[in-house]
Amino acid sequence: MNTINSKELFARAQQSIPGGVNSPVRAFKSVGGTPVFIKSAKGAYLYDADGNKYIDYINSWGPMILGHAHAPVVKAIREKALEGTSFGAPTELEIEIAELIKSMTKNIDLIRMVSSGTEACMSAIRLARGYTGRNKIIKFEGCYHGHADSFLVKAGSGVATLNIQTVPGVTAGVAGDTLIAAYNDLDAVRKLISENKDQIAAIIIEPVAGNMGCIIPQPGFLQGLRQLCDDENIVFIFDEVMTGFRLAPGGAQERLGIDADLVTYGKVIGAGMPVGAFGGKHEIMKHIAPLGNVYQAGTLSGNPLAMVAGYILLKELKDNSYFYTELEEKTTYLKNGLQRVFNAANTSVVINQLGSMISIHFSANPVVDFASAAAANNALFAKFFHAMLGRGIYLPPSAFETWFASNALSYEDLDDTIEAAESSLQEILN
Ligand code: KE4
Repeated sequence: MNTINSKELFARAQQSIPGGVNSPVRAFKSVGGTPVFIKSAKGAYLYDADGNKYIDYINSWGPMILGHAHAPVVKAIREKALEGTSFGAPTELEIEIAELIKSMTKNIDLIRMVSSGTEACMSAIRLARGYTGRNKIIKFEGCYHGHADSFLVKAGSGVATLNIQTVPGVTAGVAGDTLIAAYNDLDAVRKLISENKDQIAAIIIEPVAGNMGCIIPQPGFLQGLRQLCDDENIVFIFDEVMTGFRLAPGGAQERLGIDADLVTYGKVIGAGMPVGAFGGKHEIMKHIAPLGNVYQAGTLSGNPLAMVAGYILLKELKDNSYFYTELEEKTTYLKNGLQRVFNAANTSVVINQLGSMISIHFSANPVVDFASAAAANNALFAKFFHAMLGRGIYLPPSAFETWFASNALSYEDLDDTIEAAESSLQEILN
């Protein structure tokens, strides 16, 4: 593939933007090579600065669940922009999307809009600390909740991709209040709770992890955390920035049948516009300013263009929930095809999938937490990534990311992906 324009753009970008990118995972650091600069996208496809076409399995890291430039969303943004782009004052649209989200989910009495998943998770932690009067939180190694200081301890996604062990600028005081357990290790959580009795404000988790590849909660794990939070008066926070409105209309709470106390959202909720949100039971949310004294704010929170984009997409997902079945069937078809191809190549690979979240790990052992994801042959993943990219398949540029399927994918796209995997393996294994 000719990518001369991307190479020139990357060289130019690095003169003005740190690392040439506005978010580190885009820089291809762990897979090597030059990031592809995208010019446009439509449906299941990306088109780069050199006119190359790719079948997209990132979908902007989740938002494009119905495909890129989804016509009803684009139309709504266009029309709303003519009425003004931001007011800094309340609007009816914010009520409508809040009511829509409450109708699709559970345990959400009140919800506050913000402009990113980081803001949502950061605010939820502050709220849990303000509500309980406690300082410590428990997060899980390899989970990523955005780049707020409290979360940059053994985090996944770009922090794992870049192998950053401790993030400079995060003070010992802040990091000291973040306790870490391995995903799927309930005993480790019990131990942390007993060692920090009555000091833990919240347990925050990706109910299905997507930032170390797709890591699935083992039976009893989330239920055990729920019980521990009930017993110890700890706020149970589901970070559904990825899983929200992706695994089901009601997200992981619905799909897995577990109740959270606070839930954070992002990605799909904004249909590609900058939106995050956090919500939960009135008992807790009533502490958020201006109701209570846990301060949280944002100039562009509830921005009309972002709200109308999110509203149109969420309404379509709510009214056509068969999408979720279709999407899961397509992802399962992809998994089965890839498994067949990997088996035929006698390559040890673990494919984790839940709903439309899927990841491959070149490992002979189950991948159930960050340690087992990190122990996989990620150098081989990097070769596979580039072999697929050269065949027009755009995977996340890191083994520590989940792939996202969109319902714009056709079965022909899936077959093309499986065929590309077959020839990619022949290339990299011989
Ligand atoms: P943002 O601040 O990037 O909108 O959301 C942070 C966040 C919070 N929680 C979860 C579960 C997330 O996956 C994310 C962000 N996801 C990464 C991709 N794994 C965003 C991509 C990037 O950093 O550029």
